[in-house]
Amino acid sequence: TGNLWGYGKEDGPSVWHKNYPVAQGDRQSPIDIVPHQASHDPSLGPVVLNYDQCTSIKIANNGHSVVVEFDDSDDRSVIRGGPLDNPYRLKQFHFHWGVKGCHGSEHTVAGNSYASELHLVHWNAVKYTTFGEAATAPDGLAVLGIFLQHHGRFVKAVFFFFFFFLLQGSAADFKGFNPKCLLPSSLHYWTYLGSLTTPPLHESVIWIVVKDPITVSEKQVTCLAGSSEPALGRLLPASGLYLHTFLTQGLYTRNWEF
Ligand code: GRE
Ligand code: ZN
Repeated sequence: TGNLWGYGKEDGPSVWHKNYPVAQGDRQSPIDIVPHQASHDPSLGPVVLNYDQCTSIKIANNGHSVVVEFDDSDDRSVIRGGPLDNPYRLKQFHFHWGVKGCHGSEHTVAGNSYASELHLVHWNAVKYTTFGEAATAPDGLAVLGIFLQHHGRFVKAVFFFFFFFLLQGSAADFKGFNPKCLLPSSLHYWTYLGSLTTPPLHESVIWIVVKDPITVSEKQVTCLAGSSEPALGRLLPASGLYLHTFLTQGLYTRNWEF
C-alpha cells in the first residue's frame, strides 16, 4: 500500500516518488543550506515562541521517531513572527538522527550535516480548522528546525527522548514539558518554503531552520545507531532561502526535571 515507506534500499527516499509523486516536486525538503547564497531580507523580524503554558500531553514512538504531542485546541503554545503572517500552534515535535550517530540531520549547512535535527511542528489555525487540513495547504505548517551537535554536555531531556525510542511502539503521558529547554540561546534562522521530509511529503511547510545548534554529548546521540536515517538522497539545492539576523535571548527555562 501507499503507506509503506522507510529508509532501506527497497523503500527508501529514492523510491518514495512511486507512491508519493510530489517527492519530485519543486518545493521539497530537506535542502542543503548554503549560507552565502541566502539573501538577507530586512523585513523579516525575530521569531517569537510562546510556549510558557507547557501544553505537552504525551510521548510516543511511531516507528520512525519519538514524537511529543501537544494540546493544540487553543493558542496557548504558538510560534509567531519571522516569515509567519499569524501565530501557528504547536502540534508536536520529533527528532531525526542517523545510522552512525554523526550524520543524522536532514538539512545540511554548506554540505555539512549535524548529528541530529529536532522539528517543532506548528499549524496555521487561523486559516485552517484541523492539522490535517493545514498539512496539505501551502501556508499550513511552520516547522522550527534545531540542529544537535556532539561534544557538548549531556542533556538529560535529549537522552530521555532517544532512549524512549528504544521502547518500540510505546506511548506515555508526558505533561508539563516546555520545549524551550531544547533551544539554543539565539534564534537566528534561515527560512524557505518547503515540505514534510517524510511521506506524504506535502509541500506545506514554512521552514525556519535555526543557525546555532544545541550541543549534546556524543554518547546520547550514538545510542540509537541504526534506528533511523536522514533523507540525504533527497537533498536539493537551496532556493528561495532567506537569512535573518536578529538575536532572541533568554530562552532557557527549565521546567521538566529529568
Ligand atoms: C516529518 O514527518 O518528519 C515532518 C512532519 C511534519 C513537518 C515536518 C517534518 O511530520 O519533517
Ligand atoms: Zn521531521
